[in-house]
Amino acid sequence: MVRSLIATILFCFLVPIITVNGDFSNNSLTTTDYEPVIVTVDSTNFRFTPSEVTIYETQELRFFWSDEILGHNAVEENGIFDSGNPETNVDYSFIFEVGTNGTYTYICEPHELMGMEGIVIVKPIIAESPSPVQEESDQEISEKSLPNFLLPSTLMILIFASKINIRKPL
Ligand SMILES: [Cu+2]
Repeated sequence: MVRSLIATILFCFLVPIITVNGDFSNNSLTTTDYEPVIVTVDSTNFRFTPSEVTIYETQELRFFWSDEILGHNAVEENGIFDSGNPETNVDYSFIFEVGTNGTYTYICEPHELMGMEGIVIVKPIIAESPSPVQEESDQEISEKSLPNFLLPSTLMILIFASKINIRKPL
């Protein structure tokens, strides 16, 4: 009787511990925040600002300016991206796919000789879910981790139940 009481107490302590471990594995998932990086034209009208940006693959690079005195564009030297004709209002976005990490130089075509150019440093990422699908993957993981603590608990219940059954005839 004392033994089964101790076993029951142990059981009550162990189940929450295993459950907490299950939850902890969910929290260890790391995420990267992918805010768009915006490049615009500075007050001199002949420079991009910032003139050098560092972004990650799959992160949005956005060229944005409005009501400029002169028309500008952003053209990568190898044609990787191209905002089109020079305009006083531009809102153009480009995303570097996974595997395209590297350093890219771009110019403003009408003001190339004035030194209107910029650099984009693209860093590689380890393939992981970007933030928009994060909620889905969290759900999947919590579903998958359920058996992690349910299985040991079920086994323990079965073991205790069988012990009680053996003792009863004595
Ligand atoms: Cu320009």
